[in-house]
Amino acid sequence: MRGVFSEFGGDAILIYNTSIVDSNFIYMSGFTSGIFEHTALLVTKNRMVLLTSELEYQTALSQKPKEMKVVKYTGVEELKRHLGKLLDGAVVGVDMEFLPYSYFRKLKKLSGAKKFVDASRAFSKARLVKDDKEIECIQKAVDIVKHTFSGIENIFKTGMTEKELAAEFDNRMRINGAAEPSFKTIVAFSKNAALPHHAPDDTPLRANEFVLIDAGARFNNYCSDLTRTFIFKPDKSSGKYKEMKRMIDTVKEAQKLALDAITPGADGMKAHKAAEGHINTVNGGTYKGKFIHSLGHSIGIDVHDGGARLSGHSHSKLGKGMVFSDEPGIYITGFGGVRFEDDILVTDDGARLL
Ligand SMILES: [Mn+2]
Repeated sequence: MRGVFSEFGGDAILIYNTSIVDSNFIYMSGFTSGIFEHTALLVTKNRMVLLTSELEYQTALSQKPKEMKVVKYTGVEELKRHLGKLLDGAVVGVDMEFLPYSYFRKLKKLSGAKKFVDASRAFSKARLVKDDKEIECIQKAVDIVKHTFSGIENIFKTGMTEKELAAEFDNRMRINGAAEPSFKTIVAFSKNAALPHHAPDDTPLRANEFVLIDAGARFNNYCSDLTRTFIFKPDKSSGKYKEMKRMIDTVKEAQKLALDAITPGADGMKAHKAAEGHINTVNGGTYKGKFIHSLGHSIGIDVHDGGARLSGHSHSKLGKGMVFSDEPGIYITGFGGVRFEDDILVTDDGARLL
C-alpha cells in the first residue's frame, strides 16, 4: 500500500494528528475534505483503520479508500481500547519528525506497543517518487498558477501595494481552481525582491522597478510552486533597466542549464552547480555569490516535500517520478532580486517542465 511498507520493517504504522494534520495522513488517506484533528490512522501491510470522532465520521465514510475501515471513538478510554486491540505487543512505526514527544509517550502507553520506531524515512522515500495520479494533480496545480500568471501584468498599477497584488493573485488562483494557495504568496517590489522570503507589505509599485511574485496552488492535496519576475513600466533607456534585464536574462539561462543537467541517476548537486556556475561567471563575475539558496526542493503534498534536494551539497540520487522546483536567483541587497521558478518532473532520460 503506497510503498511505505516496503521501506519499513515493523508490524504497523500509526499516524496521529494533533491539532496539526500530518501530511503523511493526507498521503495515506487521500482525503481532500475534513480537518481530522486528533484522529489516528493505523496502517498494516494490507489494511487501514481510521479512528476518528463523530464530527468527521460521515466525511471519512464518503471519501475512504476501499481498504479503510472507519471507527468512531469518544474519549481516551475508547482510544486505548481500539489501539490496544490493534497494536498490543507490536513494533509500530511513527513519524518522529512530526509527532511531539508528549504524544509519543502517551500513545505508546495507550497502545501497549512493544516498541515505537521511526518511520519518517520510509514516508519521505515513498513520497519522493510520484505515481501518475500524483503527477496529474501537481500538473493541475502548476497549470492553475501558470494561468494566473498569464495576463497578471495587466493589473499592475502605479501605487498599488504588494499586499493588494498578493490578495488579487490569491483570489485569481482560487477562481482558476485552486483549493487554496499552497503557501503564503510572496510579492516583492523593487529592492524588496532581494529578500527571497519577503512578506508582502504596503510598499507601493513604481515605474521601472522589479515585481517578483512567488506563488503556489493546492489541487487535490498537491502543491505547485512557481516564481516570475517582471519589470513594471520599464524605462528602456535607463542604466537601471539594462541591469535589471541582464539579471533576468542570466537567471533564465541558469534555469535552462539546470534543467538540462537533471537526469535520472545524477546527484542533486549537478543541476545546482550548472545554474550556480553560470551565475557566478557571467559578465566577468558581477553576480558571483549572489545566488544565495539551493536550486530546488522536492514538491508534493508539502511545498517542501523533503526526501531530496537540488543543492550544492546534495548527494540525493535523482530518479524517474521525482518532482522538483528549478529556481535559481540573483539577489542584490538594496537594489533588487530576480528569481524564476518552474516545477520539473524527472523522466526516463532527463527532465521535463510541468
Ligand atoms: Mn520553491
